Amino acid sequence: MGNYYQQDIETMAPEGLRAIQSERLLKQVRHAYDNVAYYREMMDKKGVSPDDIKSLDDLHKLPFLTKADLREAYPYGLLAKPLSECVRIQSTSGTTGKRVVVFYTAHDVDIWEQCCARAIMAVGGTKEDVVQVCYGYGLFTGGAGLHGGSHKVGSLTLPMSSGNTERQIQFMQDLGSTIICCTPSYAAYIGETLKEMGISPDDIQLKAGIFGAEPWTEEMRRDVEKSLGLKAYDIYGLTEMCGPGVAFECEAQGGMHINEDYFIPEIIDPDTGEVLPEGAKGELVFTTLDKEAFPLLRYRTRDICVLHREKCACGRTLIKMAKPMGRSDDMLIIRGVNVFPSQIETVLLEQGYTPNYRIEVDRAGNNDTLDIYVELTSEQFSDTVRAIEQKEKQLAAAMKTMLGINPKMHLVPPKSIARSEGKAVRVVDKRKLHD
Ligand code: DLL
Repeated sequence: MGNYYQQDIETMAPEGLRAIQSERLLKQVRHAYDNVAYYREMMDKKGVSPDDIKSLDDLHKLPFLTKADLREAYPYGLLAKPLSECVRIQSTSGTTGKRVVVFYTAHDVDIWEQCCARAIMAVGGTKEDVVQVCYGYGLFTGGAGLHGGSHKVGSLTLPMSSGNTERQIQFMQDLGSTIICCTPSYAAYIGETLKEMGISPDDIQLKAGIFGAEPWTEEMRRDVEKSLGLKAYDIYGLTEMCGPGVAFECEAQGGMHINEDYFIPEIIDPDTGEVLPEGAKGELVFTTLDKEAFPLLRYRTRDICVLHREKCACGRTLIKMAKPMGRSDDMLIIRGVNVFPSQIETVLLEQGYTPNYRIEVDRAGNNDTLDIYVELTSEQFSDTVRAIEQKEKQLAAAMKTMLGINPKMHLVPPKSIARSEGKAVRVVDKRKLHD
């Protein structure tokens, strides 16, 4: 049978799981209502009180919560525990505006790490393993989450963080890393670098990779499995819920099991808010079940997805989510970083450019590329080629500061970017991720 961190929960009969969910839901709703004025107002406005929530079947009565609510309530407006009981803050990968900041008590960190431990054990991890964590450490949840999970499993944890690829490879070789955790695009880059360095996948010990935080295809899975000589598994999560580990893939490599004892998933029609039946495609919504500091009820993730409950070869009974198929808002995820077109527009306007621009996102090999085309006015365009190149450099640097990633800037002649009479299509995402 499989390798589990908490076999009783992971393989529990559906009725047992529903009972746990119902019991926890009532407590979570009561906790949010009693301790968070923001929730109290939202629920009062909708005419629903904690007493109306008697079981899972009443979940739909609760109002939805959105990222806009999180921004409005920033930083403490959704906090359900005194700060003195909180031990950690993490934040989303966007770098501007009001970031989403989430708080954890020691208990919250513990359940998050349990979720990540389940993910590591689901790919065969044990205390004999050497787990190289190359997700970023810091405010981003990737590093901290997998790090904590690896500790819980008892594996030897290499807290590498991202970047410095040759050093990653050196450690991988010298310390015999067996499991690697990073974004799929970084995994692909490590694979390319290995090849350039003349190192064969047979010369390293990796057996499994836990890749997530951005969308990736089955083609990419095959590529990375070959270039790194491992089995590649998906992991999903979002800062608001805890970070990575909301859902994880098992040996069946066919969708991610959601940790339903901690998060209730729903699929809704993003336009009407109507709850859709299992198997339907729509927006994923989560309700936390055991959060102390930052309980979130019916939080709209904006990820478009499908849920299916099926008998899984791994023995787990937890419902599965398919790879997210895109987002219902305009956030782009480029090299694992959340980028909003509005941030790009802000920089352009600040630097004295027109808002006539086109953002092109593509993939070269397995790496995301970001090209930004910006129209110059006739006056700006009369500069020398050298001066224009200089401006492209300056603008790229300003973008890097705003976005955290480096775009390629193209300053183009006046009127060369198509105008639109309806909604402007400013973003062209050429990555063939969802076919
Ligand atoms: O990306 C947490 C994470 C870290 C997940 C490490 C997995 C591994 P955020 O920065 O808040 O949190 O971004 C959350 O990223 O709503 C999805 O749109 C996207 N996303 C996360 N995992 C996947 C995945 C982390 N496996 C947003 N496939 C989510 C596709 C993913 N998209």
